[in-house]
Amino acid sequence: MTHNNKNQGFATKAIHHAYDPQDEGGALTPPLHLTSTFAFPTAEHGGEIFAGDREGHVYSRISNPTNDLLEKRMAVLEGAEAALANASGMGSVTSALWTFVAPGDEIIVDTTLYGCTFAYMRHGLQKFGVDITHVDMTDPQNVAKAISGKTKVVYFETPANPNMRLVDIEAVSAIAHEFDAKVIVDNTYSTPYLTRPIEHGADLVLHSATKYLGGHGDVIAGLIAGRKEDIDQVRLVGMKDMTGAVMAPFNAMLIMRGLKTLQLRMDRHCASAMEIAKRLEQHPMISKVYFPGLPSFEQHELAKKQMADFGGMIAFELIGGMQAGISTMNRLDMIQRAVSLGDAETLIQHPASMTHSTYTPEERAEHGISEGLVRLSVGLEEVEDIWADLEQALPAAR
Ligand code: HCS
Repeated sequence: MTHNNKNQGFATKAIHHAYDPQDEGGALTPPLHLTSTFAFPTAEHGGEIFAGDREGHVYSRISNPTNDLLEKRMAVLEGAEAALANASGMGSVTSALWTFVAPGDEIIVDTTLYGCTFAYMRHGLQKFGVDITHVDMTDPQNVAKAISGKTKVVYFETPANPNMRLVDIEAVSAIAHEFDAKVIVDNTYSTPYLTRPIEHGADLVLHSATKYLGGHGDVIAGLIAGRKEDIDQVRLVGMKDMTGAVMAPFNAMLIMRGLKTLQLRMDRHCASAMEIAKRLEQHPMISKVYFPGLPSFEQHELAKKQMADFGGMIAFELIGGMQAGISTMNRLDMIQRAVSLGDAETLIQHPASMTHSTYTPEERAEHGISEGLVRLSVGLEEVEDIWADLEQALPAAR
């Protein structure tokens, strides 16, 4: 069966999994179920679904057949039992964490987090009595030193937004599981094509699907994958009752369209980013390039161990610091100054004043996010055109 063969490769599953056109009158593209609610054949039937004694859709804040197909595809791509579609990446972060923590519990998180995740933890969860402990997870032993029975979740991004630090998923998961803590990994930068955290021991994986999964800069969306039992909990507690952060079915269609070309796009993003990173590293006015594929990257060996390729994101610093970075960004012509990432267009942004402005300058210093760091999301244009724009914008050698 084309649409349900576990031995198929990544791209084939992303295109065919869980859908047979013959079930829908031959429609090649799965139908879009634009409905808020679902009619029950009898009152008893509806009651049984509510009681959990029968499978079925009730209301699109809980489930919808279009989202259901996306969730099945995402689960198979991440090597998970189940998945859940959310309104945004932050909808996934909040739905998952509200489900698994209560006042008095602790979450151990890596030092570097995307700015809004940091704000949610420090100004949101902490306000409700959840302790947030940051540890530098580039050394898994730091997790071992900090963890206790009070720790319910260990949370990290790898590569981390924006400074590209990696976390050894296998080592951290082994430590967390000794204390029955759930390991939640934000896999947005890598995508399941490059890293499948569940295969390395993580419990839940989440994504801003706005980025590479959607891939075209036209949708805000989030996804979570994990064990069915955990995903059921997040669906029925975190999403249904606490955040309401459900993905619109039309957006699920857009993400499924993106998934069909994820492998092709990632191959191109990775190849171009590798080339751009090498050239940036050679440029006389660049002081540091952070890209997991460079032998000079501190965690290059770990990148080789847990990533199939090195992704499309690069961070770098200029010799002239923040002002040189800002001036370079302002001289760019084709490359767009915009937050977000994983789009066809190459995007550049300044984390300290944009995505990570939720940190105070002191917090950024403490959390390893330098004021001069520039973040580049290498797009799908011709690599020579990307380089030509960067080269003309970078300061001339002194
Ligand atoms: N999560 C996105 C949006 C930032 S405001 C990013 O670019 O990192």
